[in-house]
Amino acid sequence: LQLAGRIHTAIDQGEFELHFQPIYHAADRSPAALEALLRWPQADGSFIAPGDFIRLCEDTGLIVALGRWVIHAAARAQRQLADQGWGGLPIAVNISAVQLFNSDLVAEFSRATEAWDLPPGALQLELTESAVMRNPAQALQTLQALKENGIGAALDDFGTGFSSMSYLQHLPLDSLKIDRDFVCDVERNPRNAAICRALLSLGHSMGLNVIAEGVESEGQLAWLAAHGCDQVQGYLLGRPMPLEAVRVALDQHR
Ligand code: G
Ligand code: G
Ligand code: MN
Ligand code: NA
Repeated sequence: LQLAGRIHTAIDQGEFELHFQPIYHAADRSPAALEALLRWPQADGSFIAPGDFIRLCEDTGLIVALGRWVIHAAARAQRQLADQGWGGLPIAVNISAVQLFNSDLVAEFSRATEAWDLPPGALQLELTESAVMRNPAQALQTLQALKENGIGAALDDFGTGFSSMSYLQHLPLDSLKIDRDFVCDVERNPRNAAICRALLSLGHSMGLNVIAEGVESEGQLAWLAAHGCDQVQGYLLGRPMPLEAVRVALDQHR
């Protein structure tokens, strides 16, 4: 409860920050998109990671206000990138189940892109498989409304949940993100390789863009590129970083 109070104050006082991790095309390592990741800087210079407060925000409902801040901060960052010549890369925002089912996401995203004079596709969302499966019918409805408004969606942590294929097939998604548990050691571990092959095949058979997360080595990247993975993200190519550092990293790809 004490922490919840601090989070409430932190939202009001604008203490949160967004960091951005680049996502690259696997084939040529050109920039494809960015994922926005929440950070809470502390007075001593450290950061509290979202893993340590998102759950509490979901349980208390604070996630709706915090999520709104994230969506607007991502749009503001996108405006700055566009003004610096990097406007073509969608920024993906993580959305928790509570936001998916308790806020008007179409309105939130539209308000943010309109406020910063951006096309609707400038922002995308990432939903976990488990969030979607909490209420597949409502998730479907929301995803359809988002799509009609030009807002793309990725299914995050793919492979760790229990999506029924019959539901997946009907969800209007743009991308699947293979969870980093399966990407780890993929070039050496036959079990992970089998899972990645299956997820790539499943994603491509549904016409989706497949993104591998947690790519930490050249060996993993080579395996993924050779097996037709579309996009990659991970410490090998770039950690989550402040916007100014992202711009410097992107400029190296011109
Ligand atoms: O950045 P890091 O690896 O610490 O993120 C840990 C978890 O927190 C990830 O699962 C990520 O999806 C989640 N997360 C990061 N930023 C946000 C956010 O803005 N909203 C929500 N709901 N989850 C986030
Ligand atoms: O659940 P989600 O996929 O949103 O989580 C993203 C989290 O994964 C971010 O917090 C980010 O810090 C972390 N991450 C990104 N790249 C790597 C990586 O190469 N290795 C590991 N271990 N974590 C990563
Ligand atoms: Mn994510
Ligand atoms: Na993920």
